[in-house]
Amino acid sequence: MKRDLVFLGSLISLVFLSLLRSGSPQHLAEEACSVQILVPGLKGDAGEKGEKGSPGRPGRVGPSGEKGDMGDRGQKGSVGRHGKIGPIGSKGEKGEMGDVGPPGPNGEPGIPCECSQLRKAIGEMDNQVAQLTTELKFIKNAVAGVRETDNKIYLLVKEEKRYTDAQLYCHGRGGNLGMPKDEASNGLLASYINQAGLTRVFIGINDLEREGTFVYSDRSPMQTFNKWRNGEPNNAYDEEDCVEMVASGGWNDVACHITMYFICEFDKENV
Ligand code: MMA
Ligand code: CA
Repeated sequence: MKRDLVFLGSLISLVFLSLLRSGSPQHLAEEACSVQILVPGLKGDAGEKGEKGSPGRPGRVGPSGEKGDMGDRGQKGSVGRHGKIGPIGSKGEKGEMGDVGPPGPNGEPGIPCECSQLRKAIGEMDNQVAQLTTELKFIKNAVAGVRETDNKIYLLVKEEKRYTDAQLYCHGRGGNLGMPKDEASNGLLASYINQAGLTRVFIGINDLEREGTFVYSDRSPMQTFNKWRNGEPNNAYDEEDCVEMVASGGWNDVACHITMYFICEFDKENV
């Protein structure tokens, strides 16, 4: 109520002042009366449309949009840092041989040489080696029951067989019937027969293919060397196409179908 009275007082003062400025006494009287009617007036007509207001505050943040398409590929990056040191490589090839080194220091002085005594001892040892070699050869032959030359081994087979079966036996063991082709091998076979206490064995010689033409069982032809006994080969009873060696080492043609012991020979390179 007190605020309304103050408002009213202010209005009256304003009207009074504006009347003083107009300078007309008549008008002053009229206006002074209308002051009393002004107090709570009727609502006036709607005013003209005001000017456009200033823009409102920004709205709330909207929901997140859908995922867009993939962008273009970016530019190539700058060169990276230097990498770590790699693993140790494989061993290199062997280098060339170095130069010859300087000669070493002189050795300790040796024991004075009793040369004549040493030579004597070495000579004795040589003799013992030779004797042992001979004995070893004897033992080997006795145990194995063979005889040998530089390149052949001979085996006395104490099984009575016909010539062809004897040849098959030797061939089946990688050899042939014994084929003495020189004095030395003929002598060796002869001593082999004698030491065994035998009188005859088949050896690898025959004229089965062509009467009167004797060949070795490896089909090699008879050379100048032969050990035919006197009067042999005589082809007795017209049936002697195979050959035996008798204890003397001599040869005699005999029938192939008779049976006796025989000697096989083997090349050492095949044994
Ligand atoms: C005799 C002689 C040989 C023949 C045999 C056959 C004993 O020697 O004629 O030449 O081979 O007989 O048994
Ligand atoms: Ca004969």
